Amino acid sequence: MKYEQYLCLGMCLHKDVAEEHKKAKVQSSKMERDLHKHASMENNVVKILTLGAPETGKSTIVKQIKIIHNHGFSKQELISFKPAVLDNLLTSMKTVLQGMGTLRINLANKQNKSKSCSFSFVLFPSSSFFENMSRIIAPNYIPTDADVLRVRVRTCGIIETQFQVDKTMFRLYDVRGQQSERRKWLSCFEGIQAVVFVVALNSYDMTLLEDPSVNRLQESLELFSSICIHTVFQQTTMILFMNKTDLFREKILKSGRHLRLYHSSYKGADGDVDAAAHNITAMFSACNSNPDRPVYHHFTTAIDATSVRVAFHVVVDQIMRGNLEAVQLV
Ligand SMILES: Nc1nc2c(ncn2[C@@H]2O[C@H](COP(=O)(O)OP(=O)(O)OP(=O)(O)O)[C@@H](O)[C@H]2O)c(=O)[nH]1
Ligand SMILES: [Mg+2]
Repeated sequence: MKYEQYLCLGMCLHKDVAEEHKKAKVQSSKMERDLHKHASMENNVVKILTLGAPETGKSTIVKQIKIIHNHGFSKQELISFKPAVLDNLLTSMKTVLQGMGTLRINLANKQNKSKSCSFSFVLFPSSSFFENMSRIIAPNYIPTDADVLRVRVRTCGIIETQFQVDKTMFRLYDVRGQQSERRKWLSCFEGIQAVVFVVALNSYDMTLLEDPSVNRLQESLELFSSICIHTVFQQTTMILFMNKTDLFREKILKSGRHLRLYHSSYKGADGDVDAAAHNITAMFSACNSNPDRPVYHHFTTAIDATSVRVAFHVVVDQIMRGNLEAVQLV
């Protein structure tokens, strides 16, 4: 090859390299801009962690919020709950039949058939699936929003739900409440602005499935105490959702299982639903020893849209106010 040809090749290569270099620079500054944009968007997302003991209603509250603020469930999502609804129905049927066998109630008797239905409500108070059996077992059955809210599915892993209220983006993290799952919560702790701690008010006379010697409400109290003193949550807005008020009301008014029989500190009248609910709430509020961080509370029925909408509207306000105060302190 002649010298001139080498020179020409060299110049061409140099031009190519310079071109590549320019392209890489443009790409890298675009990536940097995207990262900055993403980081500032992330900083503007209000992160809320729902915590609480198992079966208190954490996922039901998150489902309600998805229905209210995030266009609800698509047809495909509704269909995905079908196996769980059928499974809940079968489990409750099995338990009712076993219970009736133990109590020697003969199902051949027509009157006893209706008894089995009300028996199912005692065992599965949140389940209306028994009553809706013919609708549910129809081949073209698609679960409704109400079915999705009532179905019992233990949460696996961490479920994220993102939604916008006015100009603010919120991200909700839903985790399983079982003891063995709690260490996983640690990974979501960073940058959490608020903890919504869910309490099942009606659990005052119930024991844990995994340990029948432990009272559910007591366990919930200990969990809330440990969260209140956790260093990660010192600046976090604490919000109690005193949930399952519908089942609590039923129990206090009709079951004869008075609160004073389980909590000697209760001095109110039997059948006084408000006094009983406030007594339990006061036990939880007393877990907070940080005077600079108030603990807000709301009474909720997670399967009722209005109840969650009203409570969550106030929660958004409380979080925004907390953020504003934090900014003013800086
Ligand atoms: N009647 C009634 N049922 C409720 C209420 N809140 C939740 N439930 C029912 O209680 C059951 C358990 O609710 P979940 O939301 O799955 O409970 P969770 O706290 O997410 O449970 P884990 O994921 O196991 O920790 C479901 O069948 C819900 O429909 C309520 O306020 N009233
Ligand atoms: Mg759950």
